[in-house]
Amino acid sequence: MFYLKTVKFLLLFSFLSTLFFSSKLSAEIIIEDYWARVTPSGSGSVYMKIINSKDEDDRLLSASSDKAGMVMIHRSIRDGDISKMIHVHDGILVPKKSSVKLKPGDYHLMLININENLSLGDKISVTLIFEKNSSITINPIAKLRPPKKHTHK
Ligand SMILES: [Cu+2]
Repeated sequence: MFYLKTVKFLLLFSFLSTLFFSSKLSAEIIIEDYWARVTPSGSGSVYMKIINSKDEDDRLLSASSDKAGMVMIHRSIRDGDISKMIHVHDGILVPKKSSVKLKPGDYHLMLININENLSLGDKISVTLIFEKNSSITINPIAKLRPPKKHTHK
C-alpha cells in the first residue's frame, strides 16, 4: 500500500515537473518559415517569421552571414508610386507573446556583397543577434520565389 502511494506520488510529481519545465522551455524566440531570395542581378534578401513567446519584448538588432560581406536590416516602404528600401537602424521590435514577419514589401534582411559562388539551392547561414535572447542561426536555402505553402486537406 505504501509502495503504491509512493508510485502515485512520483508519477504526479514527474507529471507536474514536466508541465513546469516544458512551459519554461517554450518561453523563447523561434524562427519559422525562413527563406532567401537571391536574384540573378546579385541582390539577396532573407525573410522569416520571428515568434517571441517570452514575457518580455525583444529586438532583432543585427545579422551576419557566411555568404555575404554584410547583412542590413531593411524595410520596403511605398512613397507614392515608388517602392523604396530604408535602412532600419534601431532593429526590429518583437513584442512579448507576439510575432513579426519579415516579408517581401516589408521588413527583410538585405544581403550585401554576396559571395559570387552562391547558387540557387545553396544553404545560407544567417546569424541573428537579439538584444536579450542569445543569437540564433538559421540556414535558409537560396530561392527565387517563396516556398509553396503547405496545404493540409
Ligand atoms: Cu533591402
